[in-house]
Amino acid sequence: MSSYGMTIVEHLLMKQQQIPFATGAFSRLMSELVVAAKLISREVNKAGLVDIYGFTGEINVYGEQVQKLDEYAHKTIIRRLRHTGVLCAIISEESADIMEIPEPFSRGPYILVMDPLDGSSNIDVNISIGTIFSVYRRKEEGGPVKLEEVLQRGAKQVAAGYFIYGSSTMMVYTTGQGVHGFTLYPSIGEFLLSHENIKIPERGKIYSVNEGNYNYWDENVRRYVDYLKKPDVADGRPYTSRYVGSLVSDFHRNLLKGGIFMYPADSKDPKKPHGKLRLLCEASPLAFVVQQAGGYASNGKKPILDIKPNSIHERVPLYIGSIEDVKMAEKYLRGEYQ
Ligand code: AHM
Ligand code: MG
Repeated sequence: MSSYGMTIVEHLLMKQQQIPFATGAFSRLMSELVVAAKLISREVNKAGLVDIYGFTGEINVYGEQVQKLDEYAHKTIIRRLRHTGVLCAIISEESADIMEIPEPFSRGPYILVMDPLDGSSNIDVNISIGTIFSVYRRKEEGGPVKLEEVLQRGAKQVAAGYFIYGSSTMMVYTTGQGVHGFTLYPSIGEFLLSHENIKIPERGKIYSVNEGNYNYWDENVRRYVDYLKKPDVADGRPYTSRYVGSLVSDFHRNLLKGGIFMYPADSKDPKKPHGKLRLLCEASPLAFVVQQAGGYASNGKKPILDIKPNSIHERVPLYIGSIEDVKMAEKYLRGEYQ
């Protein structure tokens, strides 16, 4: 029987029933995250109408200016989730350190990792942005959350996904049982199942990269991108270039259509020797989603999901999308084609 049109909460409950001894804690976490995303979606849609975007004048942990909507998204998710009793800590791209769930809230076994508003430099030009999230289970039974508990390999994720605030608002998530997409029906305020069991094509015809950085890449990365532009590589045509500059949007398009997104190490740029994207908050969650959709994510040498972070805000080169495309990128990066 088709589940199309099912609400996200109903879907979570259905999945929960398939897991013996499930306590419902995880479903509670996800349903609160959905409420937070609805609030963020509402504010994002108001941008331009009220004085909500623009800079706050503050600088975040990466030395970037913080925008008001980043801050709103960060605070809204924390406020909605801290009382659920299922989290012990939150890691956010907008915060330097582990944020433990404080007294008087009760604590649970999960750690939420998030990029509250990815691509936020695109807000004031009306381009889609997103919230990326990921959930880990802590290793210890109680006590303060240790850094070691947060720095887990992506393969240990319990769930991951994103919300995309685009021409419609969508949630795409996985708990390791496939990837499912829900679209927000604004007039009833519900996310309804619209994309069941998403599978990414094994090979695509799209590549997404900030090619302005070409001169910062090493020879092998350049060779790979040159290969994608050869006249006959994609059914008698070159690959098509599509780059929004908003990770969630670029990823989402390639998930549905096939292709590769990359943010290589800008090895010749002293400011971004490891690329730009963050392993915990950005690369690992999307790597879990793409793997569950039949795709693959790599740092150019090995699976993103196998990399153990050394720090919360570590950056990593990212190659993600259709399995054959990403494997081909790895071959080029190994220097197999000269
Ligand atoms: P952000 O987390 O500060 O918004 O930065 C991440 C964004 C991604 O959404 C996007 O893929 C990338 O930065 C674009 O970077 P660039 O402008 O260097 O191409
Ligand atoms: Mg980001």
